[in-house]
Amino acid sequence: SPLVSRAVSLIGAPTDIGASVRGASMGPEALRVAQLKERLEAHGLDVADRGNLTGPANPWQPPVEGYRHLAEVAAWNRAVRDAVAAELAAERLPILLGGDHCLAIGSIAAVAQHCRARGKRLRVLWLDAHADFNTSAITPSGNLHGMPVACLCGHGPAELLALAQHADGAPALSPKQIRQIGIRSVDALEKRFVHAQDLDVFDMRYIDEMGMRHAMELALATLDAHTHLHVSFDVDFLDPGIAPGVGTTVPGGPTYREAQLCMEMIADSGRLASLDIVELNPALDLRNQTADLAVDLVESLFGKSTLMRKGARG
Ligand code: B3U
Ligand code: MN
Ligand code: MN
Repeated sequence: SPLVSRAVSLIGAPTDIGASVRGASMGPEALRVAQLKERLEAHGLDVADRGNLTGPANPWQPPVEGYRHLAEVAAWNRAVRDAVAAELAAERLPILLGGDHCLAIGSIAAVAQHCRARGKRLRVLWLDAHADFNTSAITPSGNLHGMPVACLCGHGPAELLALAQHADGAPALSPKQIRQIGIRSVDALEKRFVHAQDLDVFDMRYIDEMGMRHAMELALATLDAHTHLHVSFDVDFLDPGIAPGVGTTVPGGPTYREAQLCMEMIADSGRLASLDIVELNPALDLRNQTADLAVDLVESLFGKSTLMRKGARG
């Protein structure tokens, strides 16, 4: 039987503390306006909206020693980690409504700790235009939403490593557990670090040449009945032509059809157990179309399909 819990919990984290463009703080409300809860309920899910977490305001300061707003980012991530951990402990599937992508540090830290305690394997699918693998030494911006994957793999400031790592000090994640999909903007030094750490990246060139189907078959390969699948969905993964409501658009992303197939293949795996929806920026959106699209895709992620599925994969 699939791991997919039919009980899900929405956790809002209204902050743009890790970003350079303001407005991702309005993401949770835009997803509610787009009827995320109601649309998931229509598919038979038990959906609890836990409301919004609170945390420090955005002080809008320049970076200090390579990090912007480090103390505030840590505070938000501690709140996210604890809220996600509580839902996992209650056997519910947490959906983090960001907020910018720095919040995935807390979300995935909770997931990694949960998996270790339960003896589950963890696979993280990182859907994004960006690799989010910067460190203070190589970041062009100091923005922590460009660093969550590095932090989760043990490369980051002590404040964030302390909240993300396991009790024995091991990093929350090994690069081997991560598959990145849709990548098309990686900074010059970040590129070398991605290579050195051997991150598994299905970039847009790979998707152009091999197709989304093949990329997802490989990204979802070797899952087993004990695998917890976490999806970290940065909405800037999508082509800006269909998803303008994000802070850092990068041309040449997945089309509507490619994105749907990506979500449907994840649904077919039957292993989805936690989700982040991040970087939605209603200040840059057009009539909430990007939020509507994100909700549409999340419905597919939870098994909405055009027809009854015969012999689903897996
Ligand atoms: N890689 C750049 C830009 C960036 C990363 N993530 C987003 N933008 N959303 C940086 O600032 O680290
Ligand atoms: Mn991101
Ligand atoms: Mn991104």
